[in-house]
Amino acid sequence: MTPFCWDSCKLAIFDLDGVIVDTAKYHYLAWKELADALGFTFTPRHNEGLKGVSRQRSLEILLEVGGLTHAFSPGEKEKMAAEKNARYVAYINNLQQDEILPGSRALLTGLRAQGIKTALGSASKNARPILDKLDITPLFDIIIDGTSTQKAKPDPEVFLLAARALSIAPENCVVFEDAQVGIDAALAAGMRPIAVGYPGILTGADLYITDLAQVQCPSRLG
Ligand code: B16
Ligand code: MG
Repeated sequence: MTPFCWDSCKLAIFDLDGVIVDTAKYHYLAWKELADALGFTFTPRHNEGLKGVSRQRSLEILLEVGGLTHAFSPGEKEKMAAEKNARYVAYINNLQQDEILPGSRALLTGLRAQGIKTALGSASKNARPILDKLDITPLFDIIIDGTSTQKAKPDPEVFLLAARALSIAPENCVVFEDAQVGIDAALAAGMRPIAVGYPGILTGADLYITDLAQVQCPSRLG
């Protein structure tokens, strides 16, 4: 268990894909199927650059990998992004409750029991059905996702909207993130980023953990 200082924390904001639930693998499979159809190889290493990135920007990165940056019209790209999403949604429809990542449910429950608010701060437009499938929607005081934001991470909008909705100052917020763009967004918001991942791959975080089960819940508030 990693010692964790909850002093001054009033709001814990959680990224979804890769922090709360293991859906990053389905994003990868759906993008890979699109790359296969376009005739190039898309590896898990390439996929690292898509984590936390919006759907449209992810497509641009994928096409760069395939050397197809200028090959398609905006309308064709929109269709490709929609196809990828349909593949992803098909995977999500089969999501099992045990695909929630270790420690997620216990930490959310424990924080709320101690009076610390919880928020979702995700780029995904599929966040709500995923939370519903996992039966954890009521564990969040506020949900900010890709349907409620204009600007993608690393812009701080997603996290600032969550803090503002609950009238909590950014310096009283911690953000759990598995993507570099998310850590950068937390820093830009003036919040404390905790990386779910390894230093060397991710930089700029206050603390590095492998999953939320490593986070010690506050036992009492001073
Ligand atoms: P969607 P997060 C992000 O979610 C994913 O990490 C990223 O891979 C995905 O492209 C993005 O959501 C948009 O997702 O296509 O479902 O709208 O990590 O910010 O929770
Ligand atoms: Mg993520």
